[in-house]
Amino acid sequence: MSAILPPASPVWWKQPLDRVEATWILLAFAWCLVMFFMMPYWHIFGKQNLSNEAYRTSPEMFAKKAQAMVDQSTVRTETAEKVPVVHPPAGSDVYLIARLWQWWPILELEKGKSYRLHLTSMDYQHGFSLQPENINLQVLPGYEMVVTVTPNREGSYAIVCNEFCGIGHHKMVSKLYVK
Ligand SMILES: [Cu+2]
Repeated sequence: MSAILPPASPVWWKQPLDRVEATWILLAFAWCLVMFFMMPYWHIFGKQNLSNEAYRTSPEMFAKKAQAMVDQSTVRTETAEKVPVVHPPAGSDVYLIARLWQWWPILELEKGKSYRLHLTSMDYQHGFSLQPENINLQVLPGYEMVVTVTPNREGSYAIVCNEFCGIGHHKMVSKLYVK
């Protein structure tokens, strides 16, 4: 049998398996297993696959907590949309909302302090990608993702959405400050 010509016998799946084909299937399967076990390996020994927690929530419940933080800790606003920049107390719970097509608010964290970062989406699936650190988290509506973060380098980081979420996806960028 060849990949170019139609199969000689219509019942092609009953033909004996060619040695070359079996070898390739075996190689591909072995590689799948390698990649599968790399996931827990990198979680334990790598630096990118974070331990996160997930809880059920609703957009209203989450928005209330995010709004309370914004009311208490806003230090200024940025961009044409006047997105609040929030400097929450060190060690506190911080909230970040993903929605079409914006991250809200902008967080300003302190170096060497730990925070509980809560993430949710108000509408569809988004992806939290922190650059240049290359930290990636799924952001899903109805779920609250929580990670404990301790920024170890000062500066301005970029947050980009890395799940295609519609016509304004490419504009869904924001910042995270570490002081
Ligand atoms: Cu998005």
